[in-house]
Amino acid sequence: MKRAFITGITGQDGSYLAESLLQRGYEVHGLIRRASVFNTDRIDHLYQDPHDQAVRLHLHHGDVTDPLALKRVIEESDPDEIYHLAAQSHVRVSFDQPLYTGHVGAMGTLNVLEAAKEVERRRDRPIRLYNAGSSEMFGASPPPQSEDTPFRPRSPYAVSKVAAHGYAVNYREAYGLHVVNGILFNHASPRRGETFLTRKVTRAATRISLGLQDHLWLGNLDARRDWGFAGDYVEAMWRMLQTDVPVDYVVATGRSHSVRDVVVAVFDRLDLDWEAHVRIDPRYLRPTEVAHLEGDASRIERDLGWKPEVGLDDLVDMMVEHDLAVAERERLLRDHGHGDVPRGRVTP
Ligand code: NAP
Ligand code: F7E
Repeated sequence: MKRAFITGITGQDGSYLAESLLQRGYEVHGLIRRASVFNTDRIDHLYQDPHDQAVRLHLHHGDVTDPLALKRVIEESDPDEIYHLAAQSHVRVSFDQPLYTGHVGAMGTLNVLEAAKEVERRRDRPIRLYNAGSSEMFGASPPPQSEDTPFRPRSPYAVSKVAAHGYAVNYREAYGLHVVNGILFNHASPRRGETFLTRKVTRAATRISLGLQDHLWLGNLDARRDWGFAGDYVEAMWRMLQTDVPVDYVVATGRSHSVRDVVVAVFDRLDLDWEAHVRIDPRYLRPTEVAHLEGDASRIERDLGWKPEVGLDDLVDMMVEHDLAVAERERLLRDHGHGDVPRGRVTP
């Protein structure tokens, strides 16, 4: 039985990846952060009682900024494959917390690489490591962006990912560690964090359609992104680690849409006039924006036969359907005197 270790298992991608590795028969180990409330919503359906003999999902407390604990849990998990997905992944927030974002994204990745190198040295089996890179690294480079496009990062988040990418390449060249960098373009799902654009829109529009809120505050409507489905993208991560020679790949749909296109698509599905509900709040603008990301994923299609199955239309359908059900539950609770769901959170 193969063993995998996932940092960021409680995140969107980590949850889909854990699900798919368990389905493939892996034993899965995940790093989770201690929190004062449970932070395992996305993987609760996968949870197994640790007292059960046949348990194949193991969760370990730790943090990628804590190298000692990290190395210990990787050593104990004894993985064949490491999927390093942990990051402060919000671009707008990275302008508010640049040091923290860099600490987790860049130094955290270095900690994971160093731990993998040391653990590999002490045993007789190699480790394969996937590093979660991002299309944000291309930043100001014009589309279409491929593996040969220069990195021109435009945010502290993107800079931290460029550093992480550089560290990963260096560990591959210097120590022969089997590391691959996936350069993934935007991908979403019903499990997407609620402050990212697609989910923010599907949550708000479905609530508006049920009379639970009136307005949606957004920033730049003109930016263009290449949006795919997270379920397809974790399949690409796994395929990248199954080849004997480590190669870096762009993962994208090859089609881009503007933020406005997404808003129109979501509101249209709910028979709502988006212009009556969407307002602009400059706090959601970024000091330096990335205008247009559209990936050229021909290398991964040619080498590994990977192609996205879900396009933006199907993704929007999936997310609207899911969030309509969430909003219906909220309305039911409100109608039975349980009050409104708090919406006072900071929503970048
Ligand atoms: P996400 O939903 O924000 O999940 C991030 C995960 O990292 C969460 O499990 C989070 O834990 C964990 N984490 C954050 N800081 C940590 C730390 N210091 N130590 C340990 N764990 C930590 O992100 P995602 O969308 O799944 O993305 C996965 C990875 O791919 C990230 O590296 C992201 O930057 C990158 N990426 C994402 C996209 C995309 O469109 N989704 C595209 C390209 C690249 P908590 O649950 O405790 O917060
Ligand atoms: O923004 C614009 C915003 O925050 C998409 C992360 O997973 O993908 C993600 O980063 C676009 C941007 O994602 C709002 O300015 C307008 O142009 O959903 P987002 P992102 O910044 O592209 C990359 C590939 C990653 O690696 C990251 O980890 O939408 N936008 N108005 C808005 N965005 C947000 N969040 N909120 C708004 O109100």
